[in-house]
Amino acid sequence: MTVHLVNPSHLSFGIGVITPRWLFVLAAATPGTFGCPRITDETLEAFDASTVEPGDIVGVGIHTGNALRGYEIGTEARARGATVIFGGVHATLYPDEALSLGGAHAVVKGDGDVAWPLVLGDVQRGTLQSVYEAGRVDAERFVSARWDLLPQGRYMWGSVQTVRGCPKHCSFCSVWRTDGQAPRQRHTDVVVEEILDLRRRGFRFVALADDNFYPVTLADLAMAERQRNVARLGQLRALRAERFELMERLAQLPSDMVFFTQITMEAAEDPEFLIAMRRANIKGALVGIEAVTPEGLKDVYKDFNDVGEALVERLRSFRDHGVYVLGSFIFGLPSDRPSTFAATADISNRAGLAFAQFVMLTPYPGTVDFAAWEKNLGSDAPQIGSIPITRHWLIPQDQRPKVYMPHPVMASDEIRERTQAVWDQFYSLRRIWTRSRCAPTLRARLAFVLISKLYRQMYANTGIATDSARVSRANRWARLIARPCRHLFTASPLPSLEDPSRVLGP
Ligand code: B12
Ligand code: SF4
Repeated sequence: MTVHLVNPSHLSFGIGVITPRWLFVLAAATPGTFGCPRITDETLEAFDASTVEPGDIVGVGIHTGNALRGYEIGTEARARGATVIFGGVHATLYPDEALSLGGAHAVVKGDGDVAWPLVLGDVQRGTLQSVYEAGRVDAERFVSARWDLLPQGRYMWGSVQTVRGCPKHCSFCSVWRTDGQAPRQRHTDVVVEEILDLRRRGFRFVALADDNFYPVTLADLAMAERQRNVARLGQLRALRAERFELMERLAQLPSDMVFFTQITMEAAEDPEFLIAMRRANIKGALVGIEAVTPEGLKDVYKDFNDVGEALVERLRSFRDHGVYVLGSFIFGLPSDRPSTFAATADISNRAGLAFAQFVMLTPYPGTVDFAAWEKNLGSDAPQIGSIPITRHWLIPQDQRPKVYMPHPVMASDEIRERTQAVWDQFYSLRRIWTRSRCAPTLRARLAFVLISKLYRQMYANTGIATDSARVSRANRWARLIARPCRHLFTASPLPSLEDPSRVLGP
């Protein structure tokens, strides 16, 4: 009997940018008595269903975008006699769908770290339930990934999670609803051990797969103080102290290591934090800027962000401290007008961003926006085939419309064209080359140009274009660029690397 773990994807590039962490976490959570799990990441190559034997167990992890492919895999595996288990954010939100359309025998809702071995045990005992409420496990019970199972030479970046959950409540995001608003922060030792493991294997770039690397703001601390809430204040201070402890440990790792994370722009209020990030080699951060107008921020419940010149200053502050920002903007907010595109392009060029993404407001399940959109359409939702667009992920890939939120004054096509134009100007070769000045050497500048182009091909053209010729051209390009990019990101393995804090220890 073999345990298979499959990360579904309709597109395979041969090379992956970031390791899909869940595969290696669930592999680690698989008890040794079940043997070594067979891992397939379809962003590298398609799943070979002929490897599934009757009696095998197939675990499929899905988010909304790859749910349909996941259902194809589950159905095929079940037909071959396997027991099929689904998990991941989409299965957590729609367990019945995986059971009825994905061939699932069971669905795990929430974190798999603790539930997975129990489910496997239930399969063996013949006591499998159809739905497991696994919930949110405490940070101490997060399982470290089994990086020994990584296929050789296929990924550019490793991924290690340091904190899960986010205290904010943005309208377009499901994280605070599925992963909760209480930050669950992993202990420094286990995070560092995983990073060391990756560096020993030749990974020097690591994505900190966090929802929000700055979970405690100065305003949170001030509020707890004002309320004289001693317990909360103590909790917040401890979380904050642990962040600094982690960054201090990262600073001691080999100096060729580079980290990237996701963070709110509030961190720019705190130079001490930014200095610690820089020392820790956290050189890049995705910052959710979303909108450049106060009305836009109100639309997405993100009024803790700045606008105008204060925004430019905040973002520049990251760069001034050596943290390069991937700014994330959303177009299609109810308050957006044609002039918003130019205003956004202007800010994106002046704020010292290294990269930017311009996404169109999309109703993702589990978000406030999705609930309002679904309710608004009611039973009148337009259909493709017999599928309402409120279940757009079930529409076959080649007929699937790009689903965006309806806008009060602009048509989706207009928003799409204007969005594409902002991508085009931001990623013109001239602008990329100018931005690449942030890289210290010619090799690094070249890497910057390549990754800019790769990013643009992977996200802009495939994400927004509806024109299939443009999408397949983008895919071909992405494949071509991916290979040389990988070489730029990896280093010689350091198999005997030890934890510097232990070597230097007291
Ligand atoms: C890091 C990250 C990325 C990275 C890396 C992705 C990668 N290769 O791993 C990047 C930046 C590339 C990325 C891109 C995108 N992402 Co993202 N990402 C994340 C983030 C922050 C962490 C994911 C992670 O590694 N978690 C750690 C692992 C261990 O947790 P996990 O995957 O949830 O798995 C656990 C459980 O879900 C469960 N589980 C998972 N699978 C299975 C399977 C079985 C059988 C079982 C039993 C259990 C189980 O057990 C695991 C261990 O507890 C999540 C937010 C989050 N909190 O999950 C968003 C998130 C997954 N991303 C999201 C989105 C929307 C995207 C993009 C579409 C964004 C965009 N506009 O381009 C793209 C899509 C890329 C793609 N095609 O896959 C959404 C998905 C929403 C949805 N309903 O699908 C999330 C939830 C964030 C959000 N804002 O809501 N992402
Ligand atoms: S700050 Fe980021 S992770 Fe947190 S709720 Fe908003 S979008 Fe989601």
